[in-house]
Amino acid sequence: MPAIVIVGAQWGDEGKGKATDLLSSRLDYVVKFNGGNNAGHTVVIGDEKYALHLLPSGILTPGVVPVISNGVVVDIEVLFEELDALTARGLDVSKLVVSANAHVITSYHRTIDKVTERFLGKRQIGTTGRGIGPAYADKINRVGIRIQDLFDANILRQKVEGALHQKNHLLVKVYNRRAIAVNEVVDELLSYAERLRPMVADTSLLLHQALEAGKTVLFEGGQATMLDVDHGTYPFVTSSSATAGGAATGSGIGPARLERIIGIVKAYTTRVGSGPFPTELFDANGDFLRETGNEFGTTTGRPRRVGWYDAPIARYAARINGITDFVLTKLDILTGLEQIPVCVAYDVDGVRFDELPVNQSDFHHATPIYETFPGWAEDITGARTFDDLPKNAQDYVLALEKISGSRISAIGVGPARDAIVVRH
Ligand code: 2SA
Ligand code: GDP
Ligand code: MG
Repeated sequence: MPAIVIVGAQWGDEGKGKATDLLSSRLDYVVKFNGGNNAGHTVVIGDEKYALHLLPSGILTPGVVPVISNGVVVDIEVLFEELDALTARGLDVSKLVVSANAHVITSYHRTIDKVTERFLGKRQIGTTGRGIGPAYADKINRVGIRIQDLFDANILRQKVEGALHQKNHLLVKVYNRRAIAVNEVVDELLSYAERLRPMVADTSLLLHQALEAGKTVLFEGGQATMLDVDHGTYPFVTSSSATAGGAATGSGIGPARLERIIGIVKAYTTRVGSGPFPTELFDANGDFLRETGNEFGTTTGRPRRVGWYDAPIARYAARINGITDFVLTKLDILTGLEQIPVCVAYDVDGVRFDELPVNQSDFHHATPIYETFPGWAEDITGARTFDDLPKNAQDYVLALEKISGSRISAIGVGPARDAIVVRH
């Protein structure tokens, strides 16, 4: 199984970090292919808890080569801070490789992210404020700064000048902010060059050679299907390709290499930021799921919106990504609920939709059609085989499997590394 992709099947925070960590002992490379330090992956190893943002979760496993590939946007200051924090905790981070083609998040991207959100007011996206959208916008607009530009001061200066030309006009005239000085940005970026240089490589070539040599490579998706810039709930999305196809473009690996696509799906649903969310709960059940599931942003600490499991979303994710297996996470959080509703379809103005409506305004006012399953009271955190689960929990998993578009090959029953039931 040389190339595996892990993607979020909902709106993120499904437990991708833990799933990556779980597979890590069998991996040679773990590649982050999209997003940046907007991501927050929590991995619990024994008594230690790690919150990773820009670094691939594979960095926690000795022997694994962590790779930041071309599809990522890199805030270099954050990169160094994360590396230093892990080093201080005794981890070896020396194997990290960063693509020469990855784009850089600069101070002006962070500024523009924040002022744009403020300017949007009620229409704001609810971004993480890390400069992600503006950095990808510059990439597409062909005024981005790439990692390789840091190693040629003249080219860097020209590119920063080009990037700031229109932005300063916008900042001063529209947002009433001070102009950003080219020198300040160039000097800051150049100050990172020396430390960064040994980490930088042609990661497409590196991964190609690794796959040719029979190594196992895992592509770890940041964010999730419903936050994908093409396939998510646009414009309430992140600005990168968070679906399986993004693993190919975001790393320079041919799509036919990707053999197994693992979709991570939570036993209920959460979302951070604005945008439609048909099964969202505003009642005591919602508070229960948020508190019990500790549903607060790993990066920003924001309370996450919570709701019941949405099967049309899981089916959509299965289709868009070509999911070969699901890992169902956080089943333990449902323990204690008497009844567990699952959305099986939507009602939109009296019309039943079994699949996601293509029209975004239909999705905005879609009402879930629920099927309700009986809950269980037994603690399931010690379950390690499917038979260890109470009958109602087994039935819930089997029902989800039937309506979600792919098999469920593993079930998370707690945050710890070994709190998992593997079925296939
Ligand atoms: P951005 O900053 O431009 O990517 O924001 C655009 C939308 O994407 C959402 N987004 C996320 N949703 C869930 N989890 C994310 N990572 C962190 C976490 C988030 C946090 O693991 O908890 O700590 O708040 C993540 N990153 C981006 C974001 O909410 C916007 O809706
Ligand atoms: P990611 O962004 O998809 O990696 O997910 P996050 O790390 O943002 O959020 C998932 C949270 O759930 C983390 O705190 C994990 O430690 C935790 N987690 C993962 N799987 C399970 C599980 O099966 N049960 C419980 N209780 N927690 C889990
Ligand atoms: Mg997260």
